[in-house]
Amino acid sequence: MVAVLCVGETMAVFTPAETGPPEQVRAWTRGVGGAESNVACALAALGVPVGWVSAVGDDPFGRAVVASVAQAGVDVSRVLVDPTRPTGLYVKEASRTGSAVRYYRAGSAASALGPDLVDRLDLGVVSHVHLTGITAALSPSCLALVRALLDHPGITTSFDVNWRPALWGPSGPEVLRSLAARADIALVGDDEAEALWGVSGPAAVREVLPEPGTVVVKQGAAGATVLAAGSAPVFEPALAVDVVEPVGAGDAFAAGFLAGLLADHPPARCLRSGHLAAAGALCTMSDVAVPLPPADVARLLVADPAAWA
Ligand code: KDG
Repeated sequence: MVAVLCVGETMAVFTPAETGPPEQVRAWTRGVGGAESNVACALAALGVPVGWVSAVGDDPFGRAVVASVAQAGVDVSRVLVDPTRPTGLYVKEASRTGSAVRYYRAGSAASALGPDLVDRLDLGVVSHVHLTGITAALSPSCLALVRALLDHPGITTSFDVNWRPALWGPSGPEVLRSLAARADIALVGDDEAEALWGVSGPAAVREVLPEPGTVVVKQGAAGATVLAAGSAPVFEPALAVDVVEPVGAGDAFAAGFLAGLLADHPPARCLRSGHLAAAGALCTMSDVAVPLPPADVARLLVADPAAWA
């Protein structure tokens, strides 16, 4: 039984292990990254029973990806191995403010997933499915899979917009809006909303996305706001951290927030739980968050916000 199922591609990630232009770098560090499995790993670290589903190639990178996610405590029993297509790869040039990425994922095993996957997921034992806009960008069949899961009866869904301009053509803004609108919980960065729909601030984002029961607007280093139907908006400041590298912070935030919701915590505490998980991603080069010590999390979940700075 898994409480949450995260569905989407995970890749082998290559980060330069020495300085200089990529053309001259000869040593690379190989990690693992994928928005949905990043969320799954962070949920597992928070004690939530969680599974991750994707397809990988029958190759060493696919095996490394699956082993790494499994090692984090995530159920990988639904992952497919496609002997005809490779595992996706990406190269990350890291910086503290934002990292440049180069994808090698066209035609990957995960990009061939489609709505036929839904019947193989045993969704009867799943209560919540987490998805992101990245999957929707991979291929028409992946887009159909995301739509089918968002519309599936008997589960709740969350959708993190995760705007990745390199993966989209001109249809991106409207497709992503229509997918977020179908989810029970939509998560979007304020910067993403600005880039996609030309709006900024929680109230304006809510106007673009009136449909979901809950919309979470991530406002970078400032904090995040929950807009839940029938309730006043709730803002919670973020934890001040010395950022090492930001990739994966949004995924960790989503995991912390969802873990709080699943535990029936009030919105402010769910946001705090998100910020604490995000801090564990901001402080590492890896896309997967390093969980903060549980004692620190317990203390900071109830601390006065003034103590966060
Ligand atoms: O949110 C972080 C992800 O973007 C990263 O881990 C890799 O899934 C990834 C992607 O498609 O960029």
